[in-house]
Amino acid sequence: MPLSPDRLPDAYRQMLIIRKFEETVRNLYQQGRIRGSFHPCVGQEAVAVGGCWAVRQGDFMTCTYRGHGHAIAKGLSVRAAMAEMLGKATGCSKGKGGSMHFTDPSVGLLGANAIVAAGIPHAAGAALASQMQKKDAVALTFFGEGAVNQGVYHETLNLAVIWKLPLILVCENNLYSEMTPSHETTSQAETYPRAAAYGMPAVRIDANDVELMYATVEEAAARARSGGGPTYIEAMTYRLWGHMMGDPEVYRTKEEVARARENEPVTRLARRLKELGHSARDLAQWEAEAEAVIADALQFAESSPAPKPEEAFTDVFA
Ligand SMILES: Cc1ncc(C[n+]2csc(CCOP(=O)(O)OP(=O)(O)O)c2C)c(N)n1
Repeated sequence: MPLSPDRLPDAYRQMLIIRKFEETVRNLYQQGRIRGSFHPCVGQEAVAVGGCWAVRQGDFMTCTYRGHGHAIAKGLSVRAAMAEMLGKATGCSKGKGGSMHFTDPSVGLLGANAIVAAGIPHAAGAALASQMQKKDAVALTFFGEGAVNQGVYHETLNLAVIWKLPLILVCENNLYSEMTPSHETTSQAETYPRAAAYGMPAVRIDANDVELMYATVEEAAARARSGGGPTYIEAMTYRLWGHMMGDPEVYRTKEEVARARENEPVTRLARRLKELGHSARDLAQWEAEAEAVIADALQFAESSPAPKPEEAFTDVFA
């Protein structure tokens, strides 16, 4: 079942919430009010929304340090996400995790992860647990194409096929691994044939198309739920901002980024909504609603308390 046209306004609002979340975080970062790293997903929002909306809240998901969009699309409260960015006790990880460690098991978000490829076996573990408990939950894992040369990636793909795990592997290919063009470090720049070689269905799609992303993940989820095993989706996208705050972006040209902007997912969905008959006023209204969600989250985060010093060692395992 495709993403029905009457849900597209919601998808548009959701993508704008993610984008405005990151725009706000960037401002806070520039004001010195957020510490640590921040890896933006601006330009990649359709992967998160199409992917997470195609599974259920009870399904599991893992993602990377570039995971604000995935987490929010999976159902993480925007208030808890913003509070986490500001290191507040009301944050999803009680203010102790920050940008790279958004977690909320209540919506199936098992965790963002700063270690390249580390979320892949975690998702496989959740898929194995679901299978052993005879539940119908599936696990979705997002990772960058920089993960495909990690040993644990290959070990997991192999076992996922052998064990027919209900796992959906989404390789979010934005062409660069940090600041290195991926074709300089990976012998086959297209990653899906390597996954197919393990014996699972593997496709490469234009993932700036939120409807296509949704339909592809939904089909994979249905296969996984009915015992058909894992699927690999190479989701082609583009990161419009730098790898992280302070990235001088010397590895790509301004022209390349400008060209990518013509194909970026928010503008594309706006065009599609207009084709479906929605007015510029409708679009402005949805944008205003997204802005209100972010304003509320910021107000909540700013007025929240910092973690108490005596709690510094609670929930910490090492
Ligand atoms: C195991 C490991 N090695 C190295 C790093 C440093 N590192 C951070 S991001 C990154 C590149 C990852 O690229 P990709 O998977 O394509 O994701 P993207 O940043 O493009 O979203 C690297 C090597 C790390 N975090 N973990």
